[in-house]
Amino acid sequence: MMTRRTALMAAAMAAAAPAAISKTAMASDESMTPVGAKVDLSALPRKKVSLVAPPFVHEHDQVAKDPPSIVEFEMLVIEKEHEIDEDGTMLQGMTFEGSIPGPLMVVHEGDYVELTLINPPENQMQHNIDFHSATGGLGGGALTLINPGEKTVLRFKADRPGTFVYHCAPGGPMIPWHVVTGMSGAIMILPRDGLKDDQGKPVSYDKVYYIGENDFYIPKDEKGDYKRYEDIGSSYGDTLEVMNGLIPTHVVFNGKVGALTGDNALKANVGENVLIVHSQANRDTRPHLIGGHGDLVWETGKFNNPPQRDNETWFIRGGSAGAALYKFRQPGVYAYVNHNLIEAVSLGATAHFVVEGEWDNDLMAQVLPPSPLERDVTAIYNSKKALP
Ligand SMILES: [Cu+2]
Repeated sequence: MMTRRTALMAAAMAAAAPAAISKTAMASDESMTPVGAKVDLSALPRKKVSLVAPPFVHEHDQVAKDPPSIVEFEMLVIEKEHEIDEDGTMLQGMTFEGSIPGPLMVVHEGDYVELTLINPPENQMQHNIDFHSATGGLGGGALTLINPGEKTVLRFKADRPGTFVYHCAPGGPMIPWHVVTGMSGAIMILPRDGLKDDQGKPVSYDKVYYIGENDFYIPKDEKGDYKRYEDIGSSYGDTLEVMNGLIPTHVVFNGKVGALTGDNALKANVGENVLIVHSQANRDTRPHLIGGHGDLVWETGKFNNPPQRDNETWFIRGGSAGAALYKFRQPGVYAYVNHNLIEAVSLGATAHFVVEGEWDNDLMAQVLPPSPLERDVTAIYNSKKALP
């Protein structure tokens, strides 16, 4: 009998066929190198990294202490339902490690990333991973397509520094669907000697936060209410229709309206250098820190390019991750938004930084608090209001 699960898998396979390398072609004792001479990396040290859920980032050195290494990561693909706003709207989502976005991975230039990708048998879909930081094989997508109940190991050389998106790309319409339901994240490949400013001088950060922005497309019923689905497979048809209209119902940071506000606000202190890594795997966005700036902004995220200085708003191209470094100078609550303000306020793309420390009256002062108007401006008002 053709179950929905096998039907979906067959559709995904057919969609992926032109791009994917067949299992036979992939068969090799050195699974990371389907064709070509073996590379002997046995002399390299290995280390294991445990990933943590965004907006937090696993521990790492900013300046590499070790020689180039093979850095081992493991990620489980988790298909799960996600609440995406405060009204209880539910998304049938697909994720790396159960979070939207997936975790930020950090290595140094010259390291090898060795990822074990696991598709647990409880899932319905085929998945893979395309690293924008990797070279060849559809960014690894061609070598990592796995069914539920399978695992695979991909190794690639982190040969260019920067922040880069990774995402699932199983073929055909599965690609945008898996991405806009949650399957993206980012990797940061640091220069071995750390970050540099626009003059080439070393800079470091006291804190790093990872913000992944998502556009969601939730179908509505005849009454205009958001629909909820039993599982990922049953959400496909309706979601594809909304997606293809290109108008998101939600634009959010870290998987949910309010994921980074209120009790979940990002914390910092006056005087701290905070690095904000911001990714959007599908759609353009324009981060802006209200009341602050980007001291140094790697708008495209690529650390071999000198950063821009003093930005008010920066542009993250869909399918990329950028990085901004800012030293907070005043205490208070800062909104960090996508400065399409409709998307920030009505659709959800707002985070908060809560910053503690001493207020600097030199930078800003309230010279007069809001007070009654004590002179008559009616004549001036009327003259300015008159039609030209
Ligand atoms: Cu996927």
